[in-house]
Amino acid sequence: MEKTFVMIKPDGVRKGLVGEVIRRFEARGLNIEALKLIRLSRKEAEELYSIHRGKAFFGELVDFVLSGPVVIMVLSGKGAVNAVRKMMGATNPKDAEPGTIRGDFALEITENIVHGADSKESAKREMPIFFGDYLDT
Ligand code: 3AN
Repeated sequence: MEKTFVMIKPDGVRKGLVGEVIRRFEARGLNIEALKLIRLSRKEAEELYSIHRGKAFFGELVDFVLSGPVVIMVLSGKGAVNAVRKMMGATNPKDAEPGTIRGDFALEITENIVHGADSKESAKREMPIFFGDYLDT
């Protein structure tokens, strides 16, 4: 079964959307393999977003994900990576279709509620940052 890494960002937690976001994933048939509410360390945040290091928005993005608790999870299911990406909607919520998480709950690119690994390779890199050897990725 394919696994993917998902994080409900601080804005999602602040807006009380943890249950709603998880409900959508469960209703779709994805399985929750691991789940935690945590505050990221700066090191974890920088590692998660390492592909964006050097970009203009990197500092703002890292500061934002450190601004409050987040919910991190590993979801599994057939085609889980792609299923989650489609359910999240476009990176910039102003382009996200209604019915997607960002299309229904966000308007700002930084504050876009949810992160999901963008490929199987990204999922394999991101899961161990937070769940260590707990999962045999
Ligand atoms: P996604 O979250 O859809 O995988 P990425 O990985 O390209 O998108 O970007 C990671 C995060 O960085 C986004 N969720 C968004 O919060 C932020 N981001 C991406 N592009 C920009 C941008 N041009 N300006 C500000 N923030 C951005």
